[in-house]
Amino acid sequence: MSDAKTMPFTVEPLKEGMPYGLIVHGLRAEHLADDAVRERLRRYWIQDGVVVFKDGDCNEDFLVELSQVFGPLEVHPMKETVNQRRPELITIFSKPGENSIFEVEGEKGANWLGWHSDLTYVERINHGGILRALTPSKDGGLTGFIDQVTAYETLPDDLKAKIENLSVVYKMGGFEIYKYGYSGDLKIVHVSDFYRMIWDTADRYPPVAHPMVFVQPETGRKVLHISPFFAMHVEGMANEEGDALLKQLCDHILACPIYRHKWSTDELVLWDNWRVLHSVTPIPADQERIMQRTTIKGDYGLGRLAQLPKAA
Ligand SMILES: O=C(O)CCC(=O)C(=O)O
Ligand SMILES: [Fe+2]
Repeated sequence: MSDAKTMPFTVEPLKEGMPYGLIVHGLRAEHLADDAVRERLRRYWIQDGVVVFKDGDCNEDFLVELSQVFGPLEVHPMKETVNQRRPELITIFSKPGENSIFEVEGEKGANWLGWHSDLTYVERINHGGILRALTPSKDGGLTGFIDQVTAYETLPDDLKAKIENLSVVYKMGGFEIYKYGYSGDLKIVHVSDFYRMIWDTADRYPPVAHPMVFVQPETGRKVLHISPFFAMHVEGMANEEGDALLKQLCDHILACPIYRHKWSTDELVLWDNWRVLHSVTPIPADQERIMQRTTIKGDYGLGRLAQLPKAA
């Protein structure tokens, strides 16, 4: 990439043929003192959606300092996951014997997560995050990403027109309430005490609505802004027609190009949570996996409280 020549790192596309994403090689803490570097990294984040950092610094301090390039950090509202020593970090654990077990898309394993954007179940969705693997699992536990700018661009025109002013209602809850964000059936084989405790906090989070289409302010590009996981129904269409529409849109999203990141301990992955979905493949139940993540604050300003339909 020609404009990377003046930078103290090198850049390459995330993957051959991927319409989004970059790999930055060799970024180190001292580089962050340069405003031009910070500006360039922010541009990649917005333009490219996912940025993998390799062959550079990779430790807890750097995770926090790099995250702060993109905005102030926030303490995750799900306080059960917050690191007590450093509240700007959350830790995501898979530990043999303490996991939830799922069977989905032909695989069985621990702590799978369907396609989602973080915090869609509250009004103010964080703008992004950076993940790091403290202990990658030997198998499984790949973090997947799907670009929702591509998802919007590849929608048929009649569908684009249909959804222009529609919103989706989201709700935090146990995974048994989620119908979208995976293909086929989801079997919940075992719910761990930790998941049960988290799912039992669902009442803390009233239902919210977010528009299906969001315009990225810096670029004017439209984003198919749907988080299949956490989605309940199309606002004002909690009926068969609305459910069929939401399924059609989620199927379209899941058919878009997927990048799946296989973790090692010396890499960081940044994403724009307002335009990229993520997911986690099942982890073999006998393998440990420990991840650390920051939450980059922001408010796109379009989330609001909503209603669930009254039970019949
Ligand atoms: O464990 C992962 O790879 C990602 C988990 C996740 O969804 C998140 O950190 O927001
Ligand atoms: Fe997430």
